[in-house]
Parts: sequence; structure tokens; C-alpha cells
Amino acid sequence: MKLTRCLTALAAAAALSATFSATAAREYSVSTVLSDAFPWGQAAQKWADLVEERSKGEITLRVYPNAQLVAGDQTKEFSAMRSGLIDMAVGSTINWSPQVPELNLFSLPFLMADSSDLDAITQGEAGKLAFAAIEKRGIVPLAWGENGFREISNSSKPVKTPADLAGLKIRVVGSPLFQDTFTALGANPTQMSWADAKPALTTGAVDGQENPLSVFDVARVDQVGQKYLTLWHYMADPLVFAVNQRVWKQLPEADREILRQAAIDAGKWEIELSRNAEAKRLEDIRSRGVEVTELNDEQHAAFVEATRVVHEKWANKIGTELLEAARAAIAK
Ligand code: X2X
Repeated sequence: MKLTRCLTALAAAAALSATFSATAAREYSVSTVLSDAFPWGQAAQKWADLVEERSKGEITLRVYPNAQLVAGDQTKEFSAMRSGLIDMAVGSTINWSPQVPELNLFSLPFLMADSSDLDAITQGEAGKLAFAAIEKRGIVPLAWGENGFREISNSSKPVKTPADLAGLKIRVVGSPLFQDTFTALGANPTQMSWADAKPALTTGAVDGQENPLSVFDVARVDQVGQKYLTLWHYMADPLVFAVNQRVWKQLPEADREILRQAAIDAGKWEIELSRNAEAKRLEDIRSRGVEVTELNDEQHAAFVEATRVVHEKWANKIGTELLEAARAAIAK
């Protein structure tokens, strides 16, 4: 009898402590556009793993890929996070630029020549200004990651000059600057989400698309008729690890520190992983029969010249201070 009573008390205590730890353990949603088959999704998962480990299981970040929390509409991710529908995200500057116009900086064609230009921006004064622009709109940015330098592909011919793009229907993300870039190049830009892009390429509703090599490779864009790929590195979209401000304010300082440091570490890890994989990806893409075009200086200059108008049109929306900080960082 005594033993039974003792066991009952133990069971009750165990149940109580389970309830306690259930309330102590907190779960937050993290939105991404691409799954963990891609570096982007791996960045978010790494963040979640580091937070789980460092908070000793008290904080769980649950990653929801494919922009599913916004029904595939990736340009709504920032608003959904701001309204609290999403707690956190690892998002592309392209997808957040409709709400944070300053982030169009990274989409300016041929502003950045390579990764060291990109790093000079994100790691310096310009990066701070870009984060301040995000913060001003109710989101706390924590760290940078990388989607990558974006290259252009199509199903009909090698693209070596702007004239080769004339009339080609190119799928672009639903961010207005892209409309201007591809119009300036004489192409026919069509805005749609990533979820709609592959079907549109498959049916031939569009002729081409632009994305980093990682996306081209992992999504097997070659299998939907994209036989020609031009390495023009016209822009790169960094990723931003970020948290809804109300969620952030409710967190104890120690938890904020865990989240921030884990985001920084996951970002660094993913940037390296992503860059180290580029050469092999290109080799694989070539080996699948994709014709890869590299531009000589003269060909490159023609694209730069043709898209200069985009810089003029967007300078004010991006902001002179940010633009100048970015240019100064690159010039160093
Ligand atoms: O939609 C795209 O092209 C993608 C996956 O690269 C972004 O979300 C910016």
C-alpha cells in the first residue's frame, strides 16, 4: 500500500515536471523559401540545431520551407513576420525588398563584381545601414547568409549580348526592380513566385530564369529545358536571419544572445559551404549537357551599360547614404 502511494506520488511528480518543461521549452516558426536540399534551407536548419544545442533543448526553431507559411508567396514573407504570423525567417533580400526598399541595393545589376565586394558591403557600414532599415520596419536582423550570385539561363540560345535577350520571356521574382532590369535589357520579364517558376519553365510559358548555381543545380533546372546558362554574376542576394520584434522583446537577454550567436555561426558556415560548392556545381551542370557561356570584358561591359538606367531609377529608393557606403566599401 505504502509502495503504491509512493509510486503514485512519483508519477504525479514526473507528470508535473513534464508539464513544467513543456512550458519552459518554447517553439518558434522559421520561414524559408528553399528546403534543406539547398544551402539556404541548410542555413536555417543549422541555426535551429545550434539553438537547440546551446539552449539545452529549451528553444526549438521549427523550419517551414517552400514559403509554405505564406502559401508560396515569398514576397509576403517579411509582412507575415512583421505581423507575427511568422516568428522568424532566413530570407532573401530580393523577397523582402518590396517592404524594405533599401534592400534593392543588392539587386542593382553589376554593382558587386564578386564575393569580396559582397562581403565588403555586408560586413561594413553599408551592412549596418541595411540592417537598420530592416529594424526600422519592425524586424530584428541578426546575421547574414547567402543565396549566391545569380546567373541567367534559357531554353533557346547562348546569351552573350543584351541583344540575345531581346524578346525572351524571363521569369523573375515579384520584386519591381527586376522588371526594370530585364526591360532595360530588351527582354520580356514575367514576375512569379519560385513555386510557379518550374511549372512555367516546363510548359515553356517562360523561356528563361535567373538564379544562383546552387538553385540551378539542386532544382535540376536543366531538366526543364534550360540548356543555355550565362555566367554574368549580375547580382547576389544575401540571406538575412531575422526575428519578429515582439518575439525578440519577450526573450530573456541570455536567449537573445544564443539566437544571435547561433545565427552568426550558421550564416558563416553556410556562406562557406555555399561558396566551396560552386566549382563542383558548375562542373556537374556542364556534364549534364548545359552549354555554359562566360562573358569576355567587352560583352560584360555591354550588359553593364544597358542596365545603368536601373541604378539611376533606384538610387533614391535605396537611399544615397546606403548607396555611397556600399560604393565606398567596394572601392576599398
Ligand atoms: O525565387 C527565387 O528565384 C529564389 C528562390 O532565388 C528566391 O527566393 C529569391
